[in-house]
Amino acid sequence: MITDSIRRLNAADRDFDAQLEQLLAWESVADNQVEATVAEILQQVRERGDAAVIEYTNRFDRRQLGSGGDFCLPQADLAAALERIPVAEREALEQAAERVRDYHRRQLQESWRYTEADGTVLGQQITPMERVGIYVPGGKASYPSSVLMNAIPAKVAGVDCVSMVVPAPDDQLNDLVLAAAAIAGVDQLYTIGGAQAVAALAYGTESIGKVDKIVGPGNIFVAAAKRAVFGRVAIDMIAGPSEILVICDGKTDPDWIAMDLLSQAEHDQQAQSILLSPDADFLSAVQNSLQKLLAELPRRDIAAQSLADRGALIRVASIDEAIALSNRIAPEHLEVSVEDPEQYLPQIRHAGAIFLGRYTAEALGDYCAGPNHVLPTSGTARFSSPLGVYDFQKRSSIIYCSPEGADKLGRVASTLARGEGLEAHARSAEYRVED
Ligand code: HSO
Ligand code: ZN
Repeated sequence: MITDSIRRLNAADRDFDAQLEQLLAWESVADNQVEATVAEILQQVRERGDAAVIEYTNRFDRRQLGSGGDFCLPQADLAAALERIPVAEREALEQAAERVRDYHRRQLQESWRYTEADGTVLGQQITPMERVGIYVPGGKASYPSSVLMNAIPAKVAGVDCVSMVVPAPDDQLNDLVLAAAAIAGVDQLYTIGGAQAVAALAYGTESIGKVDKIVGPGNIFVAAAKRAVFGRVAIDMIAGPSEILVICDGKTDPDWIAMDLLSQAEHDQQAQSILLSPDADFLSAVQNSLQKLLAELPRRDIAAQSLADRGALIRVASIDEAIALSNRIAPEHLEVSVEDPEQYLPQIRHAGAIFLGRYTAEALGDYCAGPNHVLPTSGTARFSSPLGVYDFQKRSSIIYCSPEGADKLGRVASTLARGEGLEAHARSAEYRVED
């Protein structure tokens, strides 16, 4: 029985801490061979531009690109994909996009300023980045929903040019991905992927404009390339496997909870699904449901492996203890499937996204509730936040001194400057001080 191998733990056990540590351990792949390969690709693209991008793309993705920029997909192709897809899917994408847009508009930061008594003005000006690159994986992990989640916040922020790269192995492109790009308002689309695409976005080539920030998930080559170009361009977080942690009082349908756990387990074998409940019978009921429901899933092999390797059903003494444990784990997604979930909200400190109540399936957040599905994983919710408009806006400080302000501040600055042994600073301030 596959799910017999899912861990059953009890938070009251003496060695629970050690068991928890083992459960959460996750090897992020840092491979010297990958890094060396990526370094070579980055250098080639940097030196030879399009020619190198074309060579790598033809080799890795089995394509026959000529020397022209035929990896640039015209906007008309995006619009055509939008026309081609079934109406139901088009409408679902449009509804999701609208909700994601509405939610993210509320994140827009405003510039502000204030004026001091002597007339000096201080403030903060918010501006969008000019150019952003979005990496979208090819093949099975190519999620149209992720196109919306990455591109919409950038467009809402006011980014002038959103460039998307997506590999087209064997010339295959996913129509839903192209349609999502059209709906999200992607400005440029290049059918390239891997480290060569990251390099092209970071350094620019004859046909690909250099960007200021690169976001979006990818395989280990893409992650290594993003790490390597960081500093020259900004990057988003490097995402680990998907995670869900469910807290349940035992009164939700066990099938619902089991399917919520499976919904993340089916992402990949390293995904993590954990259930915390004070009700031991409920944990057993969910275990049975997992067994039953797994059999019906097309991706049962991946989900079963994920549950066996990284899943857990954990007995806790109370919902309060469950919340405390969840704060230690800092999950990407936290479902609070209990009566009156809001009463626990103030205690929840570390979680990427919090889903309240029995009706809020995490899958709704993955697609269309409105908040972003790009979330901090592997405990990084302790110090980071969901992707949002904030990630595509910058702040500039504003200082506008009145003559009186320059006089007052000049005295302070010159004293501090001399303390630091910086005479030119001191005199520069003193020129504006009245004697
Ligand atoms: N749960 C994933 C996002 C996603 N789910 C995309 C389905 N499609 C992020 O953790
Ligand atoms: Zn998901």
